[in-house]
Amino acid sequence: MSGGPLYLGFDLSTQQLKAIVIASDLKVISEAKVDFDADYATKYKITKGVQTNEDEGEVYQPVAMWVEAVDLVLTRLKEKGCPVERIRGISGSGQQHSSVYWNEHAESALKKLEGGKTLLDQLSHVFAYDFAPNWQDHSTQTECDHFDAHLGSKQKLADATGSAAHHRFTGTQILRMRRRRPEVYSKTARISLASSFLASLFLGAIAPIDISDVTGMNLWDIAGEKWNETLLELTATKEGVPELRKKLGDVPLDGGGSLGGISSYFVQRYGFSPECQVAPFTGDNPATILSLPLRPLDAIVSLGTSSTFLMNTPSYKPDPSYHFMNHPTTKGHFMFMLCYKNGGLAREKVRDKLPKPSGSDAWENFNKQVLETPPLDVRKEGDKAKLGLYFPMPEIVPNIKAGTWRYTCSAADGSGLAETGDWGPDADARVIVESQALSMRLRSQKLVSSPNDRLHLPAQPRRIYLVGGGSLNPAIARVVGDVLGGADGVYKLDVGGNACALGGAYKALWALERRDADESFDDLIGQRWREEEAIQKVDDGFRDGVFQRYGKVLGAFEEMERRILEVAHN
Ligand code: XUL
Repeated sequence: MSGGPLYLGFDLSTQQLKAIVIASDLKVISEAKVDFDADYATKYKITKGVQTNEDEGEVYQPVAMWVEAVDLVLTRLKEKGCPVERIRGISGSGQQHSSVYWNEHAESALKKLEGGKTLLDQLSHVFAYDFAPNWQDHSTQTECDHFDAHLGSKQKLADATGSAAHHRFTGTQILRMRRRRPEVYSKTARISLASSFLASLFLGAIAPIDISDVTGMNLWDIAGEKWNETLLELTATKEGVPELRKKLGDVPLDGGGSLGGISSYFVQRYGFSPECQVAPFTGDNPATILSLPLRPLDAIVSLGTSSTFLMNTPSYKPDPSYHFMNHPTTKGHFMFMLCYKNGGLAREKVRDKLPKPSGSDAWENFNKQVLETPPLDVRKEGDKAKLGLYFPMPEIVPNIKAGTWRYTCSAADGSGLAETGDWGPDADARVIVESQALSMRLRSQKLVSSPNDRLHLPAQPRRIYLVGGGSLNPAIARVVGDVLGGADGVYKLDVGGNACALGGAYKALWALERRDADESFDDLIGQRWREEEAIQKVDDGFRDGVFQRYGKVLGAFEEMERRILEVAHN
């Protein structure tokens, strides 16, 4: 055998199963994917990866499809010539919150998998339920109401578990499963998340739930580092708690190390080394923050159809409108996450009200307006600052109905906030981008501080990394820098659309190569990361004077949201 050790990362998302193989120096060696619609649309009757039952708001995926996809993605990896025998460690990610219900046959079937048959041939009888509820499921409003009330308030639930109740969070899904399909619940021997489900196949045993992904369930007591007894009682009834504890299993507090060696199935069928270890798999958002050495105070802003703001932080300041999750590798740190529904689509709607550009760049006029409009559209002394909310879809951060609102206030101190009429699409272009960034600044302001080496600067993120479609747009990068700052600048992070799988592969490397439990992910990966290959500086970030102007209206922005919430609560 020649060459050094390799590490394999997976990502089991809604639409694909991706695999990526890296070397110890982080170089990508091989990649493969299964696209659920392209490969299985007819067989599993799915569209965009899922089946739906609109009457009940259910969105779910056939577990058999996931099982089958594992064999297919490995076959493709082999076909591409990947030297799988050199793989020393496997980890990966799964869409957060999704759950798999195993029956009593699962553990023994996983243990005796034989390389001569497919996984599906040997595992089709091990599920108590043929489907995994998807993160887009919204069938659990009643259960959410019960979760939000159970500890006294949404805030108390967020304090305990990192988040208020959300339809997709697994605790509410399990409670609904027990009420709506009691026969499934009672046949269930173990419950996995998508991440621990995938790890289980490789381990040949049910893998424990991961320490970061467990915080997407509304069931884990973050401070106490244990299951929340009161919420287990809500989910299972008081008498049912011991049984539910068995179904959920124990959660190791360390996101690193090995869960055990790879199942002999993969050794026999694909030629993996029996030495290959399986490290804990995590959620896709936690894996995204592992696709680079994201330092404390660094933020990732994902600008897709929706927007996500992720930050690595040692502070824990939960609130019902956002999420704190355990950091996947660093004990005592958290992943702070804002998940907006409105993002790229909302910006497109404003763009389409502007005259159509003559050239091929659909964003030409929009960007021109954004760059030519001064911050808050304050052109001269005494002009009012413009603020707006643009939600073509009902928003969750904050919980506001669909609609558009425009306000003005004093640019000097935010006073005199008042609703106003339409000021036209020219101003909207800058105001919508500012509004999206102001919302992120408002909610992350208590988590940031001045950079250690520049204590004279105002509190702000260190670096801001942009990902997703909107990251290609220089005008958006400029406004993100103006509003959010970024003491070390704004960067475009390009890891080839595979951030979660890559984060999984980096996690496997760290989990197995770390010197001891104290060698942090950032340090180990940071030493090997060739940042010039992955990132590009797209904006200076912090601009003295400009950043402070947004600070003066942040209170008014919050007040505007509060007033709109009063009349347009979802
Ligand atoms: C996060 C969430 C989604 C899924 C996507 O809370 O539900 O981002 O993780 O796969």
